[in-house]
Amino acid sequence: MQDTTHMARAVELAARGHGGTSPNPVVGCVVLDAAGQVAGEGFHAYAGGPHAEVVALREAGERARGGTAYVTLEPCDHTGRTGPCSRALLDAGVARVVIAVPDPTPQAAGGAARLRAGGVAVTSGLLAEEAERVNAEWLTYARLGRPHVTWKLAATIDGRSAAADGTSRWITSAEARADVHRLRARCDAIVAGVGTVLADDPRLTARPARTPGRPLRVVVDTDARTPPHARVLDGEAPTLVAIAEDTVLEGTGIEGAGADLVRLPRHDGGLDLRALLKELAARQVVSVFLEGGPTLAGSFVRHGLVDRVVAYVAPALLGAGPAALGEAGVRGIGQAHRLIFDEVSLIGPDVRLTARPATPPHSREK
Ligand code: AOF
Ligand code: ZN
Repeated sequence: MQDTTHMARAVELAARGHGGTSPNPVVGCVVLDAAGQVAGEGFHAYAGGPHAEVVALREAGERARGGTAYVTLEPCDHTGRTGPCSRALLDAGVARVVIAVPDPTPQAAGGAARLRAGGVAVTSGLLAEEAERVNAEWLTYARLGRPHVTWKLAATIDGRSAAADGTSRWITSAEARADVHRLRARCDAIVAGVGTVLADDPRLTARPARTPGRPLRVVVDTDARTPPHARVLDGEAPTLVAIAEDTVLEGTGIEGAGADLVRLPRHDGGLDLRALLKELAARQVVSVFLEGGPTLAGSFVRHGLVDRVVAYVAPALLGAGPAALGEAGVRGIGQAHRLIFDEVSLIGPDVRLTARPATPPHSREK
């Protein structure tokens, strides 16, 4: 019971790192003294900065001796940008370590074993689900070698993202749009299809931006149709335009327009999205925010590459007009992409739904 309370606090602390730690995880830690009183708290705030355990141990000082540490991720056992946390916990004289989720990376794993060998009582798995959820982006990146993908949509109650004449400004409220900017700023890359660039000329920036040069703007543009004067090429943030291996650039004006170009294999009438995600992972993109349009979102869903859905639903009805999601490979109801709701909240007059696939990535990726 007490254990659960302290681990829940560690998860809460971990969440404070959201948006700041990439390409590192968010981690929280609570240290108790031998009498069971909270002596120190910490979280990982930025890549290269002190790990959560070190922050909490520093605050606890001598009081950590004989105490307990609660950590949302297995303490690291490697010397990276900072020294091993397993060592720091041993040196501090902590008697018991409670872990939520094991570290999946070969470089850092082994902290639990090192602690046990040093005589520390170690348990693992407490509030694992909560700790997985708070660190979902990084765990996906670490386990699968590809970024975590959040698909964002805005629609009416009847699931339409534009009216019959194509007008779509503004379906959701100013509050919802501000919320989108907040979520964008937490991601490493914002991905959109060229159809959206041509239709809406979005800037795809996060205002206010969190880190210079982030989020990276990515346009999925098989045939290099992005106009050289599109706002995504305004230089306010770096932009990557993904085109097909055999796309002829002559006459498109995209070369020298300020974007980085990457050539990817074609797949299913578009680009190979797994290859795109692999390319992004190589650029240390841990989390992707997928926005617009329905065709690209449909391809991501069809290939099982959407890890979270954030839907802003406006209290309005259209009755006609394009759907928020395009063809997603579903024929019969039995093939529906089933999700689990994680959160429902009111954002101004709109509702924000957060959901994740009911099946794990290995059984859904195609
Ligand atoms: C963190 N923060 O609180 C914990 C981490 O680049 P380094 O040297 O800081 O090491 C990063 C790795 O350390 C990270 O990928 C993860 O496996 C492990 N634990 N990392 O950034 C933390 N506890
Ligand atoms: Zn560490």
